[in-house]
Amino acid sequence: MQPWTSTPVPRLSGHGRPLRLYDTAAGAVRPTAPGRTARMYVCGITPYDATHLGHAATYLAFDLVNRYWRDAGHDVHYVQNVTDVDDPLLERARRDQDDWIVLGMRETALFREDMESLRILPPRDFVGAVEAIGEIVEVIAKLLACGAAYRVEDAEHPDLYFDHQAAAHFGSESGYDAETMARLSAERGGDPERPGKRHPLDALMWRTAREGEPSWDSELGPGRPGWHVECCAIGLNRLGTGFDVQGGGSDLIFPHHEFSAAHSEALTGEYPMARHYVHTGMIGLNGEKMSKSKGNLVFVSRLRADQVDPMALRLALLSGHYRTDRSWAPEMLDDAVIRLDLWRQAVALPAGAPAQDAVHQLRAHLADDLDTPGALAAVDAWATETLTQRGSDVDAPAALTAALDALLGIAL
Ligand code: 5CA
Ligand code: ZN
Repeated sequence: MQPWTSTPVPRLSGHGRPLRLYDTAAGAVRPTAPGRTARMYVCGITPYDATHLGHAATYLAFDLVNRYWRDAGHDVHYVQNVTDVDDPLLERARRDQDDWIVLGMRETALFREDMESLRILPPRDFVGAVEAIGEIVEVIAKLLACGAAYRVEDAEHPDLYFDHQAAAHFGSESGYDAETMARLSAERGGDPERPGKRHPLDALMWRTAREGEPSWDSELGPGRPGWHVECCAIGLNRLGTGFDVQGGGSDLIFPHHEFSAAHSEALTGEYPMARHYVHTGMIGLNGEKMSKSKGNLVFVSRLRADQVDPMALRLALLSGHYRTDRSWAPEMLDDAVIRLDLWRQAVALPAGAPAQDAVHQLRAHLADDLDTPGALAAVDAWATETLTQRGSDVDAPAALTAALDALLGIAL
Protein backbone atom coordinates (compact mmCIF):
# COMPACT_ATOMS: atom_id res chain seq x y z
CA MET A 1 0.00 0.00 0.00
CA GLN A 2 1.04 3.57 -0.44
CA PRO A 3 2.12 5.00 2.92
CA TRP A 4 1.49 8.62 3.78
CA THR A 5 3.84 11.51 3.10
CA SER A 6 6.75 12.22 5.36
CA THR A 7 7.71 15.56 6.83
CA PRO A 8 11.44 16.37 6.70
CA VAL A 9 13.32 15.71 9.93
CA PRO A 10 16.00 18.27 10.88
CA ARG A 11 19.45 16.91 11.78
CA LEU A 12 20.70 17.97 15.18
CA SER A 13 24.25 18.14 16.35
CA GLY A 14 25.46 15.52 18.83
CA HIS A 15 23.36 12.65 20.06
CA GLY A 16 22.01 11.12 23.25
CA ARG A 17 22.56 7.83 25.04
CA PRO A 18 21.14 4.57 23.67
CA LEU A 19 17.37 4.37 23.84
CA ARG A 20 16.05 2.23 26.70
CA LEU A 21 12.59 0.73 26.45
CA TYR A 22 10.45 -1.53 28.60
CA ASP A 23 10.43 -5.01 27.12
CA THR A 24 7.34 -7.02 28.00
CA ALA A 25 9.17 -10.34 27.53
CA ALA A 26 11.94 -9.37 29.96
CA GLY A 27 9.60 -7.50 32.30
CA ALA A 28 12.21 -4.73 32.53
CA VAL A 29 13.54 -1.60 30.87
CA ARG A 30 16.50 -2.60 28.68
CA PRO A 31 18.67 -0.69 26.21
CA THR A 32 17.85 -1.13 22.54
CA ALA A 33 20.93 -1.97 20.48
CA PRO A 34 20.09 -1.61 16.81
CA GLY A 35 22.64 -2.13 14.09
CA ARG A 36 23.20 0.42 11.35
CA THR A 37 19.59 -0.13 10.33
CA ALA A 38 17.12 -0.28 13.20
CA ARG A 39 14.23 -2.63 12.46
CA MET A 40 10.73 -2.06 13.86
CA TYR A 41 7.35 -3.65 13.23
CA VAL A 42 4.22 -2.02 14.67
CA CYS A 43 0.79 -3.62 14.42
CA GLY A 44 -1.42 -1.45 12.24
CA ILE A 45 -5.12 -0.72 12.16
CA THR A 46 -8.09 -2.85 11.27
CA PRO A 47 -9.74 -0.27 9.03
CA TYR A 48 -13.45 -0.55 9.79
CA ASP A 49 -13.75 2.76 11.62
CA ALA A 50 -11.81 6.01 11.92
CA THR A 51 -8.60 6.48 13.89
CA HIS A 52 -9.37 7.20 17.54
CA LEU A 53 -7.11 8.79 20.12
CA GLY A 54 -6.01 5.37 21.41
CA HIS A 55 -4.62 4.42 18.00
CA ALA A 56 -3.05 7.86 17.64
CA ALA A 57 -1.33 7.62 21.04
CA THR A 58 0.07 4.20 20.14
CA TYR A 59 1.50 5.28 16.75
CA LEU A 60 2.82 8.44 18.36
CA ALA A 61 4.81 6.43 20.93
CA PHE A 62 6.50 4.42 18.17
CA ASP A 63 7.06 7.60 16.18
CA LEU A 64 9.23 8.77 19.09
CA VAL A 65 11.21 5.53 18.91
CA ASN A 66 11.70 6.08 15.17
CA ARG A 67 12.78 9.69 15.71
CA TYR A 68 15.14 8.87 18.57
CA TRP A 69 16.90 6.18 16.56
CA ARG A 70 17.23 8.53 13.57
CA ASP A 71 18.68 11.18 15.83
CA ALA A 72 21.21 8.57 16.96
CA GLY A 73 22.24 8.13 13.32
CA HIS A 74 20.40 4.90 12.48
CA ASP A 75 18.52 4.25 9.35
CA VAL A 76 15.10 2.95 10.44
CA HIS A 77 13.30 0.18 8.59
CA TYR A 78 9.77 0.56 9.87
CA VAL A 79 7.05 -1.88 8.83
CA GLN A 80 3.34 -1.54 9.58
CA ASN A 81 0.47 -3.75 8.43
CA VAL A 82 -3.18 -3.04 7.75
CA THR A 83 -5.57 -5.84 8.71
CA ASP A 84 -7.80 -5.19 5.74
CA VAL A 85 -9.61 -8.52 5.88
CA ASP A 86 -10.79 -9.85 9.24
CA ASP A 87 -14.00 -10.61 11.14
CA PRO A 88 -14.65 -7.12 12.61
CA LEU A 89 -14.26 -5.47 9.20
CA LEU A 90 -16.55 -7.99 7.51
CA GLU A 91 -19.14 -7.66 10.30
CA ARG A 92 -19.17 -3.86 10.04
CA ALA A 93 -19.52 -4.01 6.26
CA ARG A 94 -22.41 -6.45 6.59
CA ARG A 95 -24.11 -4.31 9.26
CA ASP A 96 -23.86 -1.19 7.10
CA GLN A 97 -24.50 -3.00 3.83
CA ASP A 98 -21.18 -1.69 2.68
CA ASP A 99 -18.60 -3.33 0.44
CA TRP A 100 -15.83 -4.56 2.78
CA ILE A 101 -13.05 -3.61 0.34
CA VAL A 102 -14.37 -0.09 -0.09
CA LEU A 103 -14.87 0.28 3.67
CA GLY A 104 -11.25 -0.76 4.26
CA MET A 105 -9.96 1.58 1.56
CA ARG A 106 -11.95 4.51 2.90
CA GLU A 107 -10.85 4.09 6.51
CA THR A 108 -7.23 3.46 5.49
CA ALA A 109 -7.25 6.69 3.47
CA LEU A 110 -8.58 8.58 6.48
CA PHE A 111 -5.93 6.96 8.70
CA ARG A 112 -3.19 8.19 6.34
CA GLU A 113 -4.55 11.74 6.55
CA ASP A 114 -4.75 11.54 10.34
CA MET A 115 -1.18 10.25 10.62
CA GLU A 116 0.10 12.92 8.27
CA SER A 117 -1.65 15.71 10.16
CA LEU A 118 -0.08 14.48 13.42
CA ARG A 119 3.34 14.45 11.70
CA ILE A 120 3.87 10.76 12.36
CA LEU A 121 6.67 9.53 10.12
CA PRO A 122 5.39 6.91 7.67
CA PRO A 123 6.58 3.30 7.68
CA ARG A 124 8.88 2.28 4.85
CA ASP A 125 6.60 -0.72 4.20
CA PHE A 126 2.87 -0.25 4.72
CA VAL A 127 1.38 -3.63 3.88
CA GLY A 128 -2.24 -4.76 3.69
CA ALA A 129 -3.18 -8.35 4.52
CA VAL A 130 -4.97 -8.68 1.19
CA GLU A 131 -1.89 -7.78 -0.83
CA ALA A 132 0.15 -10.18 1.33
CA ILE A 133 -2.13 -13.24 0.94
CA GLY A 134 0.47 -15.06 -1.21
CA GLU A 135 3.25 -14.70 1.35
CA ILE A 136 0.92 -15.58 4.23
CA VAL A 137 -0.14 -18.77 2.43
CA GLU A 138 3.51 -19.66 1.95
CA VAL A 139 4.18 -19.36 5.69
CA ILE A 140 1.14 -21.48 6.57
CA ALA A 141 2.09 -24.14 4.00
CA LYS A 142 5.55 -24.43 5.53
CA LEU A 143 4.12 -24.70 9.04
CA LEU A 144 1.74 -27.39 7.81
CA ALA A 145 4.57 -29.28 6.15
CA CYS A 146 6.67 -29.28 9.33
CA GLY A 147 3.75 -30.38 11.52
CA ALA A 148 3.34 -27.09 13.43
CA ALA A 149 -0.03 -26.46 11.75
CA TYR A 150 -2.86 -28.95 11.37
CA ARG A 151 -6.35 -29.27 9.93
CA VAL A 152 -9.30 -29.71 12.26
CA GLU A 153 -11.42 -32.75 11.51
CA ASP A 154 -14.46 -31.03 10.16
CA ALA A 155 -15.75 -32.23 6.82
CA GLU A 156 -17.42 -28.94 5.99
CA HIS A 157 -14.80 -26.50 7.26
CA PRO A 158 -11.39 -28.15 7.68
CA ASP A 159 -9.73 -24.94 8.96
CA LEU A 160 -6.02 -24.81 9.72
CA TYR A 161 -4.74 -24.19 13.24
CA PHE A 162 -1.35 -23.62 14.79
CA ASP A 163 -0.22 -26.11 17.41
CA HIS A 164 1.12 -23.76 20.08
CA GLN A 165 3.28 -26.54 21.49
CA ALA A 166 5.34 -26.45 18.29
CA ALA A 167 7.23 -23.42 19.62
CA ALA A 168 9.52 -24.18 22.54
CA HIS A 169 9.35 -20.62 23.84
CA PHE A 170 5.57 -20.26 23.68
CA GLY A 171 4.56 -18.06 26.63
CA SER A 172 7.85 -16.22 26.90
CA GLU A 173 6.62 -13.03 25.25
CA SER A 174 3.67 -12.40 27.59
CA GLY A 175 4.92 -14.41 30.57
CA TYR A 176 1.25 -15.22 31.36
CA ASP A 177 0.18 -18.39 33.16
CA ALA A 178 -2.12 -20.96 31.55
CA GLU A 179 -5.24 -19.59 33.19
CA THR A 180 -4.60 -16.00 32.03
CA MET A 181 -3.82 -17.22 28.52
CA ALA A 182 -7.07 -19.22 28.40
CA ARG A 183 -9.09 -16.23 29.57
CA LEU A 184 -7.50 -13.70 27.21
CA SER A 185 -7.64 -16.01 24.25
CA ALA A 186 -11.41 -16.43 24.78
CA GLU A 187 -11.87 -12.65 25.20
CA ARG A 188 -9.74 -11.58 22.24
CA GLY A 189 -10.91 -13.46 19.21
CA GLY A 190 -9.77 -17.01 20.03
CA ASP A 191 -12.14 -19.98 19.75
CA PRO A 192 -11.34 -22.36 22.63
CA GLU A 193 -14.63 -24.22 22.13
CA ARG A 194 -13.98 -25.17 18.53
CA PRO A 195 -14.22 -28.98 18.28
CA GLY A 196 -11.32 -30.89 16.74
CA LYS A 197 -8.50 -28.63 17.98
CA ARG A 198 -5.51 -30.29 19.63
CA HIS A 199 -5.61 -27.70 22.39
CA PRO A 200 -8.15 -24.94 23.19
CA LEU A 201 -5.44 -22.26 22.90
CA ASP A 202 -4.38 -23.17 19.35
CA ALA A 203 -4.95 -20.25 16.99
CA LEU A 204 -6.61 -20.12 13.60
CA MET A 205 -4.26 -19.79 10.63
CA TRP A 206 -6.45 -20.37 7.58
CA ARG A 207 -10.22 -20.15 7.61
CA THR A 208 -11.66 -22.16 4.76
CA ALA A 209 -14.15 -20.35 2.54
CA ARG A 210 -17.61 -19.64 3.97
CA GLU A 211 -20.71 -18.56 2.12
CA GLY A 212 -20.84 -14.77 1.87
CA GLU A 213 -17.23 -14.22 2.99
CA PRO A 214 -14.28 -13.25 0.82
CA SER A 215 -11.83 -16.06 0.10
CA TRP A 216 -8.72 -16.66 -1.97
CA ASP A 217 -7.75 -19.76 -3.91
CA SER A 218 -4.51 -21.24 -2.70
CA GLU A 219 -2.60 -24.46 -2.22
CA LEU A 220 -4.32 -24.63 1.18
CA GLY A 221 -7.72 -24.60 -0.51
CA PRO A 222 -9.94 -21.51 -0.79
CA GLY A 223 -10.03 -19.42 2.38
CA ARG A 224 -8.67 -16.40 4.19
CA PRO A 225 -5.83 -15.91 6.66
CA GLY A 226 -5.99 -15.78 10.44
CA TRP A 227 -4.74 -12.70 12.20
CA HIS A 228 -1.48 -13.63 13.96
CA VAL A 229 0.07 -15.25 10.90
CA GLU A 230 -0.55 -12.04 8.96
CA CYS A 231 1.82 -10.05 11.18
CA CYS A 232 4.33 -12.91 11.36
CA ALA A 233 4.60 -13.19 7.56
CA ILE A 234 4.61 -9.46 6.82
CA GLY A 235 7.18 -8.78 9.56
CA LEU A 236 9.57 -11.65 8.89
CA ASN A 237 9.60 -11.23 5.13
CA ARG A 238 10.74 -7.63 5.46
CA LEU A 239 12.76 -7.55 8.66
CA GLY A 240 13.96 -11.12 9.23
CA THR A 241 14.12 -12.55 12.76
CA GLY A 242 15.66 -10.82 15.74
CA PHE A 243 14.42 -7.38 14.72
CA ASP A 244 14.67 -4.60 17.27
CA VAL A 245 11.10 -3.78 18.25
CA GLN A 246 7.71 -5.45 17.86
CA GLY A 247 5.14 -2.91 18.96
CA GLY A 248 1.47 -2.35 19.57
CA GLY A 249 -1.02 -1.65 22.33
CA SER A 250 -1.08 -3.74 25.50
CA ASP A 251 -4.23 -5.44 24.20
CA LEU A 252 -1.94 -7.25 21.74
CA ILE A 253 0.40 -8.82 24.33
CA PHE A 254 -1.67 -11.99 24.26
CA PRO A 255 -2.66 -13.82 22.15
CA HIS A 256 -1.56 -11.73 19.16
CA HIS A 257 2.14 -11.10 19.77
CA GLU A 258 2.64 -14.42 21.54
CA PHE A 259 1.31 -16.30 18.53
CA SER A 260 3.13 -14.20 15.92
CA ALA A 261 6.35 -14.94 17.82
CA ALA A 262 5.51 -18.64 18.11
CA HIS A 263 4.74 -18.90 14.38
CA SER A 264 8.07 -17.28 13.66
CA GLU A 265 9.97 -19.65 15.94
CA ALA A 266 8.30 -22.76 14.51
CA LEU A 267 8.94 -21.50 10.98
CA THR A 268 12.56 -20.40 11.24
CA GLY A 269 13.89 -22.32 14.24
CA GLU A 270 15.20 -18.95 15.42
CA TYR A 271 14.36 -17.15 18.64
CA PRO A 272 13.41 -14.45 19.40
CA MET A 273 11.43 -12.89 16.61
CA ALA A 274 11.92 -9.47 18.20
CA ARG A 275 14.49 -8.28 20.70
CA HIS A 276 12.04 -5.94 22.42
CA TYR A 277 8.27 -6.32 22.72
CA VAL A 278 6.98 -2.85 23.43
CA HIS A 279 3.39 -2.18 24.47
CA THR A 280 1.50 1.05 24.93
CA GLY A 281 -1.12 1.61 27.61
CA MET A 282 -4.78 1.88 26.71
CA ILE A 283 -6.42 5.27 26.25
CA GLY A 284 -9.86 5.36 27.78
CA LEU A 285 -12.80 7.68 28.08
CA ASN A 286 -14.67 7.96 31.37
CA GLY A 287 -12.88 4.96 32.82
CA GLU A 288 -13.40 2.57 29.91
CA LYS A 289 -10.92 1.49 27.23
CA MET A 290 -11.58 3.42 24.04
CA SER A 291 -12.58 0.77 21.55
CA LYS A 292 -14.52 0.48 18.37
CA SER A 293 -16.67 -2.25 19.84
CA LYS A 294 -17.65 -0.09 22.86
CA GLY A 295 -18.35 2.91 20.66
CA ASN A 296 -16.84 5.40 23.17
CA LEU A 297 -14.53 6.96 20.64
CA VAL A 298 -12.94 10.34 20.09
CA PHE A 299 -11.74 10.47 16.50
CA VAL A 300 -8.66 12.32 15.26
CA SER A 301 -10.59 13.31 12.12
CA ARG A 302 -13.44 14.78 14.22
CA LEU A 303 -10.96 16.95 16.13
CA ARG A 304 -9.35 18.01 12.84
CA ALA A 305 -12.78 18.95 11.53
CA ASP A 306 -13.25 21.03 14.69
CA GLN A 307 -10.09 22.98 13.74
CA VAL A 308 -8.04 21.60 16.62
CA ASP A 309 -4.35 22.36 16.09
CA PRO A 310 -2.82 18.91 15.38
CA MET A 311 0.33 19.99 17.24
CA ALA A 312 -1.77 20.64 20.35
CA LEU A 313 -3.32 17.21 19.96
CA ARG A 314 0.11 15.66 19.57
CA LEU A 315 1.35 17.45 22.66
CA ALA A 316 -1.75 16.50 24.66
CA LEU A 317 -1.21 12.81 23.85
CA LEU A 318 2.47 13.08 24.76
CA SER A 319 1.71 14.63 28.15
CA GLY A 320 1.14 11.18 29.66
CA HIS A 321 3.60 8.29 29.74
CA TYR A 322 3.05 5.86 26.88
CA ARG A 323 2.86 2.78 29.10
CA THR A 324 0.24 4.16 31.48
CA ASP A 325 -3.40 3.37 30.88
CA ARG A 326 -4.94 6.82 30.88
CA SER A 327 -8.19 8.63 30.22
CA TRP A 328 -8.68 11.27 27.61
CA ALA A 329 -10.14 14.56 28.81
CA PRO A 330 -10.81 17.64 26.64
CA GLU A 331 -8.94 19.76 29.22
CA MET A 332 -5.76 18.02 28.09
CA LEU A 333 -6.12 19.88 24.81
CA ASP A 334 -6.59 23.21 26.59
CA ASP A 335 -3.39 22.61 28.58
CA ALA A 336 -1.53 21.66 25.40
CA VAL A 337 -2.66 24.86 23.67
CA ILE A 338 -1.28 26.91 26.58
CA ARG A 339 1.99 24.97 26.52
CA LEU A 340 2.40 25.35 22.75
CA ASP A 341 1.80 29.05 23.08
CA LEU A 342 4.51 29.30 25.77
CA TRP A 343 6.98 27.45 23.57
CA ARG A 344 6.10 29.50 20.49
CA GLN A 345 6.61 32.74 22.38
CA ALA A 346 9.99 31.57 23.64
CA VAL A 347 11.37 30.48 20.27
CA ALA A 348 10.18 33.74 18.72
CA LEU A 349 12.70 35.70 20.84
CA PRO A 350 16.09 36.60 19.33
CA ALA A 351 17.97 34.74 22.09
CA GLY A 352 17.23 32.36 24.94
CA ALA A 353 18.52 30.28 27.82
CA PRO A 354 21.36 27.93 26.80
CA ALA A 355 20.10 25.37 24.30
CA GLN A 356 22.67 22.66 24.83
CA ASP A 357 21.53 21.72 28.28
CA ALA A 358 17.85 21.79 27.30
CA VAL A 359 18.43 19.52 24.30
CA HIS A 360 20.51 17.21 26.47
CA GLN A 361 17.65 16.98 28.98
CA LEU A 362 15.13 16.36 26.25
CA ARG A 363 17.16 13.47 24.83
CA ALA A 364 17.89 12.03 28.27
CA HIS A 365 14.20 11.89 29.18
CA LEU A 366 13.27 10.27 25.88
CA ALA A 367 16.10 7.72 26.19
CA ASP A 368 14.65 6.73 29.56
CA ASP A 369 11.74 4.61 28.24
CA LEU A 370 10.21 7.60 26.44
CA ASP A 371 9.62 9.72 29.51
CA THR A 372 7.58 12.34 27.69
CA PRO A 373 6.22 14.05 30.82
CA GLY A 374 9.85 14.67 31.83
CA ALA A 375 10.77 15.76 28.31
CA LEU A 376 7.93 18.29 28.14
CA ALA A 377 8.80 19.62 31.59
CA ALA A 378 12.41 20.17 30.44
CA VAL A 379 11.19 22.23 27.49
CA ASP A 380 8.80 24.14 29.76
CA ALA A 381 11.73 25.00 32.01
CA TRP A 382 13.77 26.28 29.07
CA ALA A 383 10.84 28.31 27.72
CA THR A 384 10.01 29.81 31.12
CA GLU A 385 13.62 30.76 31.77
CA THR A 386 13.89 32.25 28.29
CA LEU A 387 10.72 34.30 28.69
CA THR A 388 11.49 35.54 32.21
CA GLN A 389 15.23 36.06 32.07
CA ARG A 390 15.96 36.60 28.37
CA GLY A 391 19.04 34.40 27.95
CA SER A 392 22.00 35.33 25.77
CA ASP A 393 22.25 32.19 23.60
CA VAL A 394 21.37 33.56 20.15
CA ASP A 395 21.32 30.06 18.67
CA ALA A 396 18.91 28.72 21.28
CA PRO A 397 15.54 29.57 19.65
CA ALA A 398 16.52 27.85 16.38
CA ALA A 399 18.18 24.94 18.19
CA LEU A 400 15.10 24.28 20.32
CA THR A 401 12.80 24.60 17.31
CA ALA A 402 14.84 21.98 15.46
CA ALA A 403 15.08 19.66 18.47
CA LEU A 404 11.35 19.77 19.13
CA ASP A 405 10.73 18.96 15.50
CA ALA A 406 13.32 16.17 15.22
CA LEU A 407 12.72 14.46 18.55
CA LEU A 408 9.12 15.19 19.48
CA GLY A 409 7.70 15.81 16.01
CA ILE A 410 6.34 19.17 17.16
CA ALA A 411 6.46 21.91 14.54
CA LEU A 412 6.25 25.28 16.25
N1 5CA B 1 -4.94 -4.78 13.17
C1 5CA B 1 -4.70 -5.15 14.53
C2 5CA B 1 -3.22 -5.27 14.83
S1 5CA B 1 -2.38 -6.33 13.72
C3 5CA B 1 -5.36 -4.17 15.50
O1 5CA B 1 -5.25 -4.38 16.70
N2 5CA B 1 -6.02 -3.14 14.96
S2 5CA B 1 -6.77 -2.00 15.82
O2 5CA B 1 -7.30 -1.09 14.84
O3 5CA B 1 -7.69 -2.59 16.72
O4 5CA B 1 -5.69 -1.28 16.67
C4 5CA B 1 -4.62 -0.60 16.06
C5 5CA B 1 -3.52 -0.31 17.08
O5 5CA B 1 -4.00 0.56 18.10
C6 5CA B 1 -3.02 -1.57 17.81
O6 5CA B 1 -1.63 -1.46 18.04
C7 5CA B 1 -3.78 -1.54 19.12
O7 5CA B 1 -3.09 -2.22 20.14
C8 5CA B 1 -3.86 -0.05 19.39
N3 5CA B 1 -5.03 0.35 20.20
C9 5CA B 1 -6.31 -0.03 20.04
N4 5CA B 1 -7.11 0.55 20.96
C10 5CA B 1 -6.31 1.32 21.73
C11 5CA B 1 -6.52 2.20 22.87
N5 5CA B 1 -7.73 2.38 23.40
N6 5CA B 1 -5.44 2.83 23.39
C12 5CA B 1 -4.20 2.66 22.88
N7 5CA B 1 -3.94 1.87 21.81
C13 5CA B 1 -4.98 1.22 21.24
ZN1 ZN C 1 -0.48 -7.36 14.37
